[in-house]
Amino acid sequence: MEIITINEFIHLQEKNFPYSKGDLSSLLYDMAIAAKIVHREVNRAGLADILGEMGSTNIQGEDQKKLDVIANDLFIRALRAGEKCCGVASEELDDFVAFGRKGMSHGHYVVCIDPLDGSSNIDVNVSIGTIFSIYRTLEADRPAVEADFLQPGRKLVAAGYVLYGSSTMLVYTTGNGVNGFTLDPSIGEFLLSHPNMRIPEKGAIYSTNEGNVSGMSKGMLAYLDHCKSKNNDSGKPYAARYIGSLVADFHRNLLKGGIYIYPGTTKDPNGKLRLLYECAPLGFICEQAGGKATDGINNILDIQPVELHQRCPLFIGNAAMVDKAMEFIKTHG
Ligand code: P6P
Repeated sequence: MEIITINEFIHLQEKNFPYSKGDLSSLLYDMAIAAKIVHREVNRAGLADILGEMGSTNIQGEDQKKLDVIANDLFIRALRAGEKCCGVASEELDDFVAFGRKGMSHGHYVVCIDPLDGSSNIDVNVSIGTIFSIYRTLEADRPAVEADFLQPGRKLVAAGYVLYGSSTMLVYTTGNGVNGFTLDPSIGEFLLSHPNMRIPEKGAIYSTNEGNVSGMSKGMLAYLDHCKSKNNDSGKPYAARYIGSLVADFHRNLLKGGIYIYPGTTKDPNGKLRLLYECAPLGFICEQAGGKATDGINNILDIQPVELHQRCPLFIGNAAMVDKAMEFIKTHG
């Protein structure tokens, strides 16, 4: 395969962008730069004693580990400096940040981001990730307003994730398929390694936290029994794989086929995951790779957000497995 850097690829793809003034291209460059710096910080974590809580907590009430805060700051700084983005909504911030630029034009895009998803895995050296989505602002040339972020996934112009694993990968879509890039740290470049990613038609992996079964619906319990039985389409029990890091679980299922489910429970009817910066971007990527994402009833991309940190259940993976899970939900309630 020829060596293509992400910058070259983004530039080559520019003709497909509906607003190809190059703004979206440079925004994606900005994300790639920040991802390289976060890669360095994540890989230094064990050495530089930056592990452990910073003492503060985010809007989710979760302890903010230092790397969460560092990653959040790095992405926001890169986006602010890049001048193509006029605001950011982040899992780590209670409200969105609008980049005011006195006397200069405002960017035409806003970004929703989970800067370091799966952060509870930081201390045990398990893969973690960044998830981001990019919307065009509803009006041109003004500071970001909340409505710019509260757009359904169908309005996404781009979405991507970074997986800080055995190697660091950046996977993104602008609505023309999904492409994956692997970081070569020796030259500091993301190189095209997974062109035109497609999720396999069939899968035999299911990913969910079965520790929550006591709160799950009858439909979910019936589907889990189906996954463990021999009367599913593979004729043998599916493999259970659950890392506790959404990006890592999603990426494996995207490559090998499978379904990830974070359902609603009696305690948390809307589940745990956030629509704007976890479910919608991954749903866009999954659909662009031939898969499907729903909340158990509706397609994720059709959901109209009403607040920045709203949660929604997530069923995401190859379409046949998502449809089968939804069938059990529909039949058993
Ligand atoms: P649980 C990490 O906190 C996360 O948001 C996802 O990355 C992961 O899949 C999920 O939550 C794990 O949640 O409740 O199973 O520990």
